[in-house]
Amino acid sequence: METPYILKEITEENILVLTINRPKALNAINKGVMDALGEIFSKRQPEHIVGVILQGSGTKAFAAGADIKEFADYEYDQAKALSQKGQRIYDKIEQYHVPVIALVRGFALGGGCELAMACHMRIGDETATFGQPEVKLGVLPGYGGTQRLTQLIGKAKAIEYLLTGNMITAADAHQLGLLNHVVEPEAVFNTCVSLLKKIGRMGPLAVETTIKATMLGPSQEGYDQEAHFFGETFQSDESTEGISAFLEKRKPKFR
Ligand code: DAK
Repeated sequence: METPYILKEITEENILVLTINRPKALNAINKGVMDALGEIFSKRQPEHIVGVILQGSGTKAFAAGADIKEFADYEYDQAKALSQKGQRIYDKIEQYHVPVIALVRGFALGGGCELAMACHMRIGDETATFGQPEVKLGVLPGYGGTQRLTQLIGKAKAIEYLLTGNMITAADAHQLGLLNHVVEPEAVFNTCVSLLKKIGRMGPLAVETTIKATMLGPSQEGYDQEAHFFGETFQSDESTEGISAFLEKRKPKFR
């Protein structure tokens, strides 16, 4: 049987754990990994799944970039198509209906950094190292990196990192808001699980619509979607249960 590009496992807390499975290539994102991501994030998870943890295999890298060996001889049309495909798939992750946390150990570079940034949160240990070194290869980030790095850390710092290709240490990433938390290596997984378990106790529709509106970023569409989703949640049994539970001084039961 062919080795899968992404390993899947479901924990007892109903969390889907996805592991990019190319340890010898530092989990570089080749066509197989990208297609597997596309397939997974095109489908909704069953209702009992509360969230997703996305990680790299081993401890050396989350993902050390797009697979450089695959696109060495690309020309304009192929390169543009590859970039658009990657952008579409990463957008699906960003707009996914349940929270997706990137668990970052080691390198998250280039397309790997862009993948981590497409996730809703990032948790790592002190080995987590981010960077967009594309400029050193004579290209620029093609999977949304110029946009998401700017949204996450601000234009001034983003342009510095994008133009120098400098690595971002875990401490700096935390300070810049790129990493939500930096914890001890043995606590990284459980920190992700605790966050997802907590979110899993909230109303699924409220969680989904909060992700969708927030991830649109500050824009008129973001405001419009927020108002639309706000209306939708008031039509749902979920808000009836949440508000009744508050008034009756009990815990809501959403799932
Ligand atoms: N692609 C392919 N293989 C990679 C890789 C990558 N991005 N990164 C590492 N590997 C492979 C290495 O080639 C090596 O394989 P073997 O030689 O053993 O077969 C293996 O992983 C272990 O790597 P090292 O021996 O280099 O390990 P070190 O600990 O010494 O160094 C490192 C770790 C992360 C500092 C180093 O591997 C490194 O600098 N890697 C490359 C980082 C990088 O530049 N990533 C790519 C960023 S650019 C597009 C055009 C461009 C892009 C996207 C789209 N279109 C055409 C639309 C660019 C995207 C990027 O991600």
